[in-house]
Amino acid sequence: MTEDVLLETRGPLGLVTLHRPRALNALNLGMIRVLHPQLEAWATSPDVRAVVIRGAGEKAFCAGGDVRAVHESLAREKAGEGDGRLGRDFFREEYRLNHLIHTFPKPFIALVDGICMGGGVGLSVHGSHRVVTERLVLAMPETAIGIFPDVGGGWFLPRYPGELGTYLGLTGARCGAADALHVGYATHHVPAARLPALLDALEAADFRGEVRAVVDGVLARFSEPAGTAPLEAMEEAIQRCFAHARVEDVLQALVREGSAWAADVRATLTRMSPFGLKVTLALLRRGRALSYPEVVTLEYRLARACTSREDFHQGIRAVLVEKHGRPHWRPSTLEEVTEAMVEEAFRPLPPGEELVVA
Ligand code: QUE
Repeated sequence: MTEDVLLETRGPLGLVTLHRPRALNALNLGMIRVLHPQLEAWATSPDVRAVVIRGAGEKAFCAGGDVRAVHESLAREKAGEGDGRLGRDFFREEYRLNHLIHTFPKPFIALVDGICMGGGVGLSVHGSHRVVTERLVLAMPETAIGIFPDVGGGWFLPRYPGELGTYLGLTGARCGAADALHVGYATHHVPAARLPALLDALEAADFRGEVRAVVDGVLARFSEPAGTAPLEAMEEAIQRCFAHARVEDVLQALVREGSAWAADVRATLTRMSPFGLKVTLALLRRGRALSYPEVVTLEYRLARACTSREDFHQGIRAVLVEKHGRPHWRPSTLEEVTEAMVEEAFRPLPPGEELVVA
């Protein structure tokens, strides 16, 4: 068992507290292995009416998946020192956990206070309710580490209004509470100081009625307006610049746009992994027309392909290990990332190795 995730029941609630505050509650394989069976048990337990998930500490809900451990496992394997097992098991088990949340038969309420990125989005976006606070920092920053918005990004990002999901997935731009409500990630905004009272109210709620309506009623009582979303002011420019099929065309459109905002966005994109950017755009375009299980099957193939490439290891070292922020991407330009290379990353795995969720 792991101390990294706390599990308890409080009256009619199953309560999960992600508890690695020094790692911003980043999700590791041990936590996934504790969470999965407990959520399965709560899904069928007549005593549990709803599940609440939150992060310990004041900084983060969950900063992501433990990609550093994936990197270390695969690097050891490359050096002939291990079997790379964790590197492969992590994504498979994370996707299976996300799928359990996606299909959860009861209200699944994430209290998202602080940083929520990557793996943290996977633990929240697939549930029925996401309560965010004024401290929310929401992002899908994977192109900075040579991969793509995983945990279902290929499914939920294309379903955000217009090209907002394309913008968020390619740039890794951060959203606060108002933006999160605007795109549809958040369902409610509650001041952080009110979360303890909200949890008490859920625990004390009379669950004899329809469970979902009871939860909606409690959350509505605590919900407050979050103000105007900064994304709204950018929405038309984002639409003009990001509705393209090729990343090169997105960058050209940003040049034509000519604003300071467009120059900033272009500078951000030029720091990201060219391979990561192209794989991401290809995934988001396909994901629009696919079901959730179809998308995550593709994502698992991409996860295997991307983590076996040098960009992932460059990205982790630049962002999380040495933190110098200057990865050497290979290929180093968009032009060198061919359609065949992108296509290769989507290739089916041998039958026994595919992700099976449905
Ligand atoms: C892109 C990412 C991640 C990231 C930074 C990126 C990511 C992730 C973490 C992270 C942060 C703090 C931790 C930790 C991991 O950072 O997925 O263990 O303590 O998990 O630019 O995709």
